[in-house]
Amino acid sequence: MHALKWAAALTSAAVLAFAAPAPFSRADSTTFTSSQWNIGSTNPDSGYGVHADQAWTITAGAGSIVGVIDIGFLDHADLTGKLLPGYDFITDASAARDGDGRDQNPHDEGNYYSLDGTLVQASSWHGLHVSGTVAAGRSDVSTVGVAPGSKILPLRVGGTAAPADADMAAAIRWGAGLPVDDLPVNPNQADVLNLSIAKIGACPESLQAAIDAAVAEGTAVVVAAGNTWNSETVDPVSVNYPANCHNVVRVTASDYTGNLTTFSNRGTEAVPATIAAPGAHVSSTWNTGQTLPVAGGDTYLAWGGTSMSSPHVAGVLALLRAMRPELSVDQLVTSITATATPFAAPTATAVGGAGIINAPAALAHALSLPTATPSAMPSSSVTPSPSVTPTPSIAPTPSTTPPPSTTPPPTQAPRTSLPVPRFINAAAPKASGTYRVGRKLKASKGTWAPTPTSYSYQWLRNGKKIKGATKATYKLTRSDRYKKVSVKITVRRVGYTSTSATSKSHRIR
Ligand SMILES: [Ca+2]
Ligand SMILES: [Ca+2]
Repeated sequence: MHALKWAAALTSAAVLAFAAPAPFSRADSTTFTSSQWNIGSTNPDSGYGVHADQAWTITAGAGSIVGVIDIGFLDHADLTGKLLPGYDFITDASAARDGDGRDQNPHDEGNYYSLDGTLVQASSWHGLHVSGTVAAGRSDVSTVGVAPGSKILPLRVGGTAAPADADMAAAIRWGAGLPVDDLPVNPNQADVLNLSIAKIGACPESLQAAIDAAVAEGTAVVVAAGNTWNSETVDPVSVNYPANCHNVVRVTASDYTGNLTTFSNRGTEAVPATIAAPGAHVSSTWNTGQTLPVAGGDTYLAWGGTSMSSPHVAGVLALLRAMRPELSVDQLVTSITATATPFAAPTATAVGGAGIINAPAALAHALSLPTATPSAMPSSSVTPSPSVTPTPSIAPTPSTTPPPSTTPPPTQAPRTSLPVPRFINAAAPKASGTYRVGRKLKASKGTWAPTPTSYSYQWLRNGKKIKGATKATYKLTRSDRYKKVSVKITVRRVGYTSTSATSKSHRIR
């Protein structure tokens, strides 16, 4: 048996390779209409994706860096310009297959396995697949990642063997911008580190120390829960590391039905899961090479595993950091757990985490968090939030699940006064047409995140309500002459504060 302990469901090697956006079948023989149910919100088959497209009206993650700690990396057209200079931390030259120890080239040399000249296991291109889920994106194909505006910091560990603990610890420290032995300092500190890795055993002290140091630097550490749960083996998250380390975001795998997958390890009271994310039929970037990578062999693969779930969460954290760079890791985690989509089966909540990650809801929550006190953050990294005012005290939201009790960092603020998620109005409504008595004006809704479920209209004359003018269009009357007319739009969605925005006003002739 090959010694790999990567968190992807490597046993599901018969997963489907396909060219996006071809439909493919799921286990119960119904058909996806989109190859990316996991990313978007418009797929009619499932409301359990991360709904990243609704967050992109605000940000696609530009400015954020996600360090992917994995077996190695390849170029792919969907990742052009998104890979920062990374590092290869593999000490063991035979596992690295590049002829030496640590070096500056984190290229994937293939982790295929042959026995007596027969190919037993093809190369997995696991790091390429995970990176695609974070940041892939092109305008001419449908396969995109959660945060296509973010950059990937490729950090290679493992190769053909299970990653050495010392190499993982070095990658975590270096990725977080911390000094490592004689290596040059990484000038591109990651906002988030993703480890789609699961090794059986207790969390090594050296690894815990590296994680704690990274988090103290403001770098979130997101890890896969592991895939060893099945009908015979009931493995909780606690059996493998880094998922059983403290100070990490533990990600379970959910599917298109809003339930935990059969293979995803579950949380326990002692080591609770943090949150779930799509981990079945996840289409992402891949290479056609069976052993060595094939130049120009860009393709896509639908794959499953908590390895696939974890980068969804890393991508959402990158979106949040892009808008609120000064937020602490704890605040970022609170924003994703407080706004997670509830599981279809409520029983999953106890073991699967707060629910399934929801990008626009988490972003709205993060944007509504009050700005930290000036002494608590470096002034150079502060970006003012867009036109979002602090949320007043509002009724509790029914869809909010309390965050699980992950081990808080020492500086954690009380979580008692969390604001309710609030809409973001990215583009104001407009009243367009000819501003003349007798003509009709038409209201445009503007751009909101997340997408409201209802809109209502109120036309205003000199800022005051015009009686009965509550439709999307309004015919100007003589009373409007020489007055200023505008339209106010109010949006609603369960779990959100209803919010209004008013168009620019226009003087009527
Ligand atoms: Ca090397
Ligand atoms: Ca190398």
